[in-house]
This record gives sequence, structure tokens and C-alpha cells, in this order.
Amino acid sequence: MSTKDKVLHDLLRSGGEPVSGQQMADALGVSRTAIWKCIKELESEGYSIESVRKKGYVLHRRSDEITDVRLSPYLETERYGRIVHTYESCETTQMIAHDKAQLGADEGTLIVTDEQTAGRGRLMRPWSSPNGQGIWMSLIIRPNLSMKEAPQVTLVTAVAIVRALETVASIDPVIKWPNDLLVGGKKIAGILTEMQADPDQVQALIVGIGLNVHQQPSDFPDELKDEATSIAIETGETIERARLVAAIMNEMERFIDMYEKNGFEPIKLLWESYAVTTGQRIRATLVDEVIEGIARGISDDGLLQIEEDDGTIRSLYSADVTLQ
Ligand code: BT5
Repeated sequence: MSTKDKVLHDLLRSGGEPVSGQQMADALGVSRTAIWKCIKELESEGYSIESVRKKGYVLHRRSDEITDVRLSPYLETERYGRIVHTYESCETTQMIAHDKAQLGADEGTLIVTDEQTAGRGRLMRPWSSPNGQGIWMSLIIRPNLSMKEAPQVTLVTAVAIVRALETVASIDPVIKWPNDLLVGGKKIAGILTEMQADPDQVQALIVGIGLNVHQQPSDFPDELKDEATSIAIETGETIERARLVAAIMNEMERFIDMYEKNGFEPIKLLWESYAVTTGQRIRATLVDEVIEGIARGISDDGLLQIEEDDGTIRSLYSADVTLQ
């Protein structure tokens, strides 16, 4: 990473707080003038940076914001990401998306925030969503699906995110069924799909995506330090969040359209090519039991097939999976 990129990275990580020029100079082993030159270069590239006396440099939020204006140059979609509601902070984008979906929000409406104070995963587990450091968003989609098919959307989403990360960030994550994206065995993204449905028809799916972008290891809570990673950690690059969000929207719309037209089969093949679980010995923890065996891929419905030691094949709808 160049000194300029490191400076940009420090400014992005600070979440809008001033960063001292002297401290950056010391940490990077360069002079303050070199830092100042980097700041000028960044400004000439369009970043808005304020110099606060005695405190340091502040990168204005709009430099890495995720708004309709910032997304539009990269969007190739008709519907996804065309209506964007951007928040500085909220409890969870899932709740906002649920409310908007209930009020009839269009398919493709995107809720995105810089920070979540009560971000959540499955079973209400907390999701770490520090200010400006990742992509915390919920997409409203209205596919023509039965309730039984809805879990497949999580798998379609995982494939779309892998594709977007390959293109924009040059990293190749693998998918751990059902909803984790891993790089080097550490989690870089998670998906939470929730449903609004009548007895026989899905009205809306709220697809929550959490993707770690700018964090350094010290930015993760202690319990995640060995388990989580980010694009910055993996590549040393500072990615523009809006570009990545747009890439995810492009891939999501393409894959969901393909899925609605041709069914799950073509996506299943792609999914399996990215899955880390297949052929591995795993432990699947369900609400009321633990199953061990060899993961044998997914069924045509998207259920995980696990072969127990006595040869029985079990199909799992949802579980926590660990590789053994
Ligand atoms: C998930 O749940 O992986 C789904 C995460 C979805 C988050 C998005 S952000 C936008 C939207 N709004 C929300 O409130 N949520 C969605 P699950 O498979 O249950 O994994 C949760 C576990 O991941 C936690 O128990 C931690 O161990 C770990 N974890 C929490 N924060 C993390 C992070 N930032 N990076 C990596 N792992 C994390």
C-alpha cells in the first residue's frame, strides 16, 4: 500500500474523528510534510479533508458515503439500488426495511447505514457494525416464491457477493453454508434473510448484508479478532464502499432474475463451486440437536445434505456449521 493509501485508510477508519498528522507521520515513518502532500493529493482526487487546528485531519463523511448519487455511476440495474435510503446511524437496517416493505416499498429498495447500534445476525446474535468501516445494508426484494423456496435466496445472495468481491476487491471468498463468506477461514461477510409472507406466498424478503471493508484487526471486538477479517486486512486496499455496493446490486439483480426465470439449478452449480463445505467433515448445530458427518452438497431446494456415520443422509434447512 502506498503512503497515500495508508493515510486515506487511517482517515476512513477514524469514523469522522480528527487524525493527527504527527501521529500518522510517526506510525508510517515519514515526515509531516510527506503526510501533508498525501492529503493534498487525496484532495485533488476529490476527497474532502478538513484540517482542524491542533487536532489533525478529518475526512468528511461524504468522501466514502453510500448514496444514490455515489452509486449511480456504477449501477447497471433496473430496480436494485435505484431507491436508496441512507442513514448515519440506526439500530438495524433490517427493522427499517421491514417497515418500508410493509408500507409497500418497491422491489430493489435499499436501506444502508454507516453504523448500527443493534446490528444482528441469525437468532438475534449481535453483528458488529462500526461507524463507516463496513457495508451494513438491507435490500427489499419481492420475488415470486413460495415460503419453502425463500431460503434459496440466501444462497443466491452469497453467490452474488462472491462475484462482486472478485470483481471489485480481487479477493476470492468461499461460502460456508448457509450464510457465511470466509477468506482464509475468517468471516468477511454474513447474510440474514427475513421474510414477510402470507400463508402461501412471499410478500417481501429483507436481505440483510454485513460486509467488513476498512477494519484492521484491532477494530474488531476481542471475541471476533481471530474469527473475522475485512477487505483492508486481506488486500491492504482501500475500497470505495459505494462501488462495492453497486457491484453487489448488479450481481444480485442479475442472479435473482436468472433464478426466477430458470430456477435454482444453474445457481446451485455456481454455489457448489464456491462452497467450502462440500466433501468436508462438519458439525451442524441445530436448535435441539448436533449432527456430525460429511457434507454432501445441497439439494435442489438448497437444503444442506449431510451424511452421518451410519450412512443416513439428513437434509438441513438451517444450522450453524463448523468444519472439523
Ligand atoms: C450473520 O448471522 O452472519 C448475518 C449477519 C447480517 C448482518 C447484516 S448488517 C445489515 C443488516 N442489519 C442487521 O442488523 N443485520 C444485517 P450469523 O450467521 O448468526 O452470524 C453471527 C455471528 O457472526 C456472531 O455471533 C459473531 O460470531 C460473528 N460476527 C458478528 N459481527 C461480525 C462481523 N462484523 N464480522 C464477522 N463476524 C461477525
